[in-house]
Amino acid sequence: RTDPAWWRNAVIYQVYVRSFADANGDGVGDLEGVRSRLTYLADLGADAIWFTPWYPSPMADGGYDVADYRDIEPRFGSLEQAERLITEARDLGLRTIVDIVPNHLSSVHPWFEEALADGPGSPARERFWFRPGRGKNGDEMPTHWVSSFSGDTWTRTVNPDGSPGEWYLHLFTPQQPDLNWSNTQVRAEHEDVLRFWFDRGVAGVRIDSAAMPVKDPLLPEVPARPGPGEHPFIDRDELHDIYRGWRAVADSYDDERILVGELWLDDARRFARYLRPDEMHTAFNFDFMTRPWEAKELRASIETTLAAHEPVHAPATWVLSNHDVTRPVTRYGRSDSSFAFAAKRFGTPSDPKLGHRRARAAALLTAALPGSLYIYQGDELGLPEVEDIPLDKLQDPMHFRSGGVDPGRDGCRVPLPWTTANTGAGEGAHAEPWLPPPAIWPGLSVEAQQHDPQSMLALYREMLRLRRSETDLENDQLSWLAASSGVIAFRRGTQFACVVNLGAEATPLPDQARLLLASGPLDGDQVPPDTAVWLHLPMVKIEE
Ligand code: TEU
Repeated sequence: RTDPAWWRNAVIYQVYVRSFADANGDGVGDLEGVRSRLTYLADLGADAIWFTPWYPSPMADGGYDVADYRDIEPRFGSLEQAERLITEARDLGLRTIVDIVPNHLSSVHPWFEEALADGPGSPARERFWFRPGRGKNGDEMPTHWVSSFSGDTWTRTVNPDGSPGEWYLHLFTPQQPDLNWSNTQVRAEHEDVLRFWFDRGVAGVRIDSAAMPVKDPLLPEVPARPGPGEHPFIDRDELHDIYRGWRAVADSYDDERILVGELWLDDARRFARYLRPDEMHTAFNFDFMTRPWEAKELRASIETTLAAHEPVHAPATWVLSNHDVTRPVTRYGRSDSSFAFAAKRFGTPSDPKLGHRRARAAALLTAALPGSLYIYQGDELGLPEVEDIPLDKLQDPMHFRSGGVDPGRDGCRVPLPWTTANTGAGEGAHAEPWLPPPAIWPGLSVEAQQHDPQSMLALYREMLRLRRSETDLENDQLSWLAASSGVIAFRRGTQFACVVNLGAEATPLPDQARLLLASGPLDGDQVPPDTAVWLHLPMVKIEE
């Protein structure tokens, strides 16, 4: 698309590089693997690819511990290969979005190594949050903030002379020290990193943990019920100025470069404050993803989302999953159809057939809504969460830091199955994939699905093809159609309509409807439970 507002209704495919495609057979996905699959992504109907962090990293948190923003992780490839990938993707109509992680760096980033070496009071330490401990011997942490990975958020350093030293803040793992965003070098460096990638043709950045980088410098404890802007490290007002600086960098380029925020905020209005003509273009809408499979819940989520976006003129985004949450096929197959995170931690058994049916219907629902659409790699194959990875193969720090209580996020990160011949990420792979593929992988592979018209892959392809050709899906308008309880039905434009049956009873197709696409078999003119349809539905003439 040459449209300058390409991002407003784009289909963005998320590539978790480590697990997408392995060209050199070392068991780890790589950039050449992605390059060899670019036509797959173009044929699928993607407009852009978002790459999770591909920079050099010790992988303490799957690359979200960046050691150098101006290079590529050697296991993934080289900077030259990244440049070629960006260009070749663009030639196929695929824009590139890279991941920026402003909250923290890797503990092996030169800045942090310098900070450790230079010691207390040094300018190098000013870029992070170093503090003396509390208590007589300084052996108590400066705060009792809790990490979203569970566990402590401060780690004590050792002075060059071997004595116990200052503590440093890490909202995630100790290998991810938090940056101090009131430091001017931190700001300048990140704006320079943006230019580095924009200069290489990147069309946008995804901003990781975007609500967290600014901290209250007084480091108070988290209040029991923090009011808006009162939390010491979430959604601080100073963030807006930072992202305005980023937007100015993006806007200094002729064609549109976008900022997509990863903002975990419950309050839809606080969320919308980041979506401004001088701030972020869009942000992930996680509300939908965390709701159970119930018509009332999902319709409420759609309404709240659209209502929050409308006044700021920003398009909504629709996200069914990503590399942090339980795969939809598994999530929606649980009898309690629990929330994304709850499902991980307290997972009840999942019915794969039910989950599969609902995930197909959910795909049709989200793809019919106004705004941009994110697809996490493997969801187009209907991959389930892999819940039986042997303990000694697990990698995710979220699992280990919870003392093993949280299964962690590895189950949605198992390398993709491409062929029926092997179970690895690449063809003719020699090494075992970095996470072991389950026995069902070959049957779910691209090769197994690509000529099967009933497959999830076929559904995604047809869905995205129609999404492009149906002009009614281009604008932001949505109007609800009358529907019985358990059913979500809406119209887009003058003739397109979507009906999703989340109830227990079949529901009839509306009169005069012409079927475009169904997520599963219909029963005559009845839409069975857990099924979605796309329709052409003529507007009823208003009587004169
Ligand atoms: O996740 C942001 C975040 O807040 C996570 O704690 C999230 O709540 C959790 O992963 C849910 O299971 C981003 C990235 O998407 C994630 O992969 C990183 O681990 C994290 O930031 C730290 O950079």
